[in-house]
Parts: sequence; structure tokens; C-alpha cells
Amino acid sequence: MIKGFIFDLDGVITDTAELHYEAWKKLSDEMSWDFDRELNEKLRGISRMDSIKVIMDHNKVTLEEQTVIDLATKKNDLYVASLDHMTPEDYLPGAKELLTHLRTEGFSVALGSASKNALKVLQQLNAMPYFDVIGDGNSVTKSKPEPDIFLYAAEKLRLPPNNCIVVEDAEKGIDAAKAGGFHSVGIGPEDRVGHADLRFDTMKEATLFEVKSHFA
Ligand code: B16
Ligand code: MG
Repeated sequence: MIKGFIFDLDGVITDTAELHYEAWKKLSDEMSWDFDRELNEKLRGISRMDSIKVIMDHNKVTLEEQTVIDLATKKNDLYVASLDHMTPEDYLPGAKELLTHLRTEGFSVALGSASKNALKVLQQLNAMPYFDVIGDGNSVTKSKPEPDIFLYAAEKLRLPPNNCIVVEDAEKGIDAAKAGGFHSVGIGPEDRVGHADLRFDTMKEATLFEVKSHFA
């Protein structure tokens, strides 16, 4: 029986992928690194340090660990500054409706994001009241595709994984949900999240009615 929902943030509640892209692009241009939207797609759902390593591998660059940390921090400063422009108008279509519906129907709801900036994003959106538990990039050390962030959120909700649905837009996020024994809803194309139990192209189609019909 489904009692709880665990939501990824970027790509599910709001589209911060573009802001991450702009910040990584600016850093890459400064470093004369190749970086485009195709490479940006590979960063979906993975941590900041894993992301910079993907970009460096792509460019066949090796640097001392402290330099890598400093560069990732520089990118983060650019990204965090861009979040100041985010407003409660910036939910992905359908996301606010689903969160509101879950509240009125009494489901437990958690966030399970890889981002260390999740609280700031939720505050900009005025989304805090929709969540009983916040799991973010500061809650666990092992990031997706490890299931730790979702297990953390489920434990705080006091629910076993098989009572929870994870809603994710990243391939590695669905991998993490499956590894933890969760039900999963994928948001995005078949070649990215086709391995989820249920898939929608966008959050707009992910209504509580549709989700409940599948998992009933
Ligand atoms: P930060 P999610 C992820 O969030 C993003 O999809 C990913 O692109 C980003 O690198 C990661 O958060 C870390 O973000 O640098 O803010 O800590 O999709 O798991 O909500
Ligand atoms: Mg995501």
C-alpha cells in the first residue's frame, strides 16, 4: 500500500537544469573546457563533485583535488546567485498541483534530492509546507545511484520503501529507487527513465489519479 511519496527536486519540482547548465558553461568557458547541453544531460541527478569530474574526464583534464574543489565552489557560487531570481511561479507545470493533492489526501511527502542547495530552492518556490521531511545533498554521503538519500527520507517518514513511491527525472535516480526497494515514477523520455515502474513525459501528466490507478 502506498503511504508516502519521495520527490527528487531538479527536473521534477522545478527546472534548475538550465541554471546548472549556465553556471557550468561559464566555468568551462573560463577554463577553456568543452561543455555543451549534451554533456550537461549526463550531470542530471549526480552530485556537484561527480559533475565536475565528468566534465574534466570529457576534457581529459586532471587537477589537484583542492583545485577541483575550488572550481566546483566557483560554479556553485554562480548557481546560487542565479537562484535569487527563482520565484513561486517557477514550478514545473503539474508539480504544484500534485503536491497540493497529496497534502489534501493525507500522504506523507519527503524530498530526496542530490542538491546541497535544495533548501534555498524550496524557499524560493515557497514549497516548504508541502514536505514533511527534507533529504538533500547534506543528508547522506553516497549519492545516486546509491539508494541512501531515499532510504534516509523513508526512515524519517517512518515508512518502509515498499510503501513509498520515488518520483525522479534522472536515470541514476531511478536506479537508486530500485536499489532501495522503492516503487518508482520516471519523468522524462523512455531512453532515460524507461526502467521506472511508471513513466510520464512531463509532470503535467503525473496526476495523483494516474499514479494511484497504476499502483492500486
Ligand atoms: P548542488 P536532484 C541534482 O539535484 C541535480 O540534478 C544535479 O544536476 C546537481 O549536480 C546535483 O543536484 C547537485 O546540486 O550543486 O546544488 O549540490 O535532481 O537530485 O534534485
Ligand atoms: Mg533530478
